[in-house]
Amino acid sequence: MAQTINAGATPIPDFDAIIIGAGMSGLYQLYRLREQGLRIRVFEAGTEVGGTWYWNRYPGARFDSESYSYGYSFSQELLQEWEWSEHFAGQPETLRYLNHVADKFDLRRDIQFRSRVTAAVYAEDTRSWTITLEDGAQHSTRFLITAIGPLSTPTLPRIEGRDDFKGASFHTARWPKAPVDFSGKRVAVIGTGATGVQTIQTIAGQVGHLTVFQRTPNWCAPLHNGKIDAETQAKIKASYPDMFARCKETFACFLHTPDPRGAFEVSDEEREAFYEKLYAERGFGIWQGNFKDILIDRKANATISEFVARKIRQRVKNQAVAEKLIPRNHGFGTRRLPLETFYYEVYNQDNVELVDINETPIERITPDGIRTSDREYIFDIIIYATGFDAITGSFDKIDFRGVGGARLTDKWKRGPETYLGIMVHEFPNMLMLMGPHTALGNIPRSIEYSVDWVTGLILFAMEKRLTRLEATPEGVKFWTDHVKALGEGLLSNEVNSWMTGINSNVEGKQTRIVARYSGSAPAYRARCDEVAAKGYAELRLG
Ligand code: NA7
Repeated sequence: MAQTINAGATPIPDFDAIIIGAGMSGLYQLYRLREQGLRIRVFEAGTEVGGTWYWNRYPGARFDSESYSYGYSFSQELLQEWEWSEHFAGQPETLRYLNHVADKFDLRRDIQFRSRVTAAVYAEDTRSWTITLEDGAQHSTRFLITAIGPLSTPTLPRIEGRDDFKGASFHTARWPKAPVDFSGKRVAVIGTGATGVQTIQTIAGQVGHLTVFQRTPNWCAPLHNGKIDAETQAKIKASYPDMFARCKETFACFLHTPDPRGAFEVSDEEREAFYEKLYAERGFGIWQGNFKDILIDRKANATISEFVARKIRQRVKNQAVAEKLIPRNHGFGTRRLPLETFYYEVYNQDNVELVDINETPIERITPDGIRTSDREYIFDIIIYATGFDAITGSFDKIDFRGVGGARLTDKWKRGPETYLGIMVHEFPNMLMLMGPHTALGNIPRSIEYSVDWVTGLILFAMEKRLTRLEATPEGVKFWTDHVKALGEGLLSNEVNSWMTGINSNVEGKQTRIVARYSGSAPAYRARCDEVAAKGYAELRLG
């Protein structure tokens, strides 16, 4: 069915839809819209497909979701032919997988690589968007779909002297393609989030000496990764329908479901035994499959925090170091839980040192290393595992202009305002995948839902010969208030993290905002389904 979305509005834009980004969202969106015969172009800054899995090549980068719950579910053939080698696949395997998807569905022919979008401007007279690339090239489109990722704009610390360092330095999300040789090297890692933890535990055995600069310790739990044998592989393939049905029912689309009991509805012994069981199990069970109240009730949360603190003390020999690794300013699971493989044991190695930069702050980067208030450390390599300008950061990088030149950055000055996390008032025909205020969780599951919803909306527009779709101010207010209300009472919203929009390295990102939808994924989908079932009547359609 080749047709074009143009109900009399002229001139006809170059494309029916432009998608920014060829990561997991962009690839699937391209597949779905091209299936309908639309003229689509994807613009991607990288040289290949993969998004997050293209950029984050740092040592030890891997899933914390079970591999088989993370892959796309839309193609039975793909599910049956692809074999994940481990329960939690490493980045090279995931990148191979996404390249396989691009090959299998012949996606590359509609993707323009090395093409960073710098601006996107809406024109009312043509009801179309014009995007500008870094090299000045421009392309117009009826629909603009952002698939730019919630964690894709890396941020470096604002430490004086960063450019003076004579050795090699890398941000984990801009890791070089060629392998980095750590043998005999003196290496620094700044940052101990999920990325820092994976990096540290992977390179500790390869470096000459490793110094970890920690500002805030995070609660971590064992990943318990393992190879998938042939028998398990067959079982996984046979159980895909059940598995995806389960992911559809759980709070955040993971395989793990919260225990229906509260932490104090069981005896102390039972609670301890339950925590031991969760600590010994694979993946996010200890976070997503724990007692139902640990993320909302301070006392319930304290029980699991104390349990994990005990584990840290048992695993780290030097008790002064163990105490530094135990978080004090937030409870277990109230930030994104890093999963680890012998992370704590790294600190028992003679060649590893932990520097608490609250005690001895970093004063500057020097040509030879890092100077704290205490001394200068000499390094060959500095690794910045300092995270991202999350959720809205990638939107801030593109000059989005809506009706009458309205700037998205102005509109979102006090935090994002969206309709279903997908649309913005005064930004007609712009549709966001995994933007602010959407359910994230086990992200490919959320991606598939959102892409299908956006596809449904575009098909509706085609069928009704509509060329202008816009969220109303009332719709945006309702959704934004709803998302804020959902965040109330959650311990995670009282903590500084990327999930609450905090980034100490970005001007103006020191105040907590509600950037994520924190209700259940089933509730999110129910709301979006209802909007579609009612013919998108809540939108301004033209
Ligand atoms: P995170 O989770 O934001 O972690 C960044 C880490 O870097 C964290 O420990 C920060 O300490 C630290 N950091 C940031 N800036 C500085 C400065 N200026 N000085 C010292 N330390 C600093 O990012 P990740 O990449 O680990 O993970 C992001 C998500 O990607 C993760 O949740 C997964 O979903 C995938 P802080 O805690 O701010 O004190």
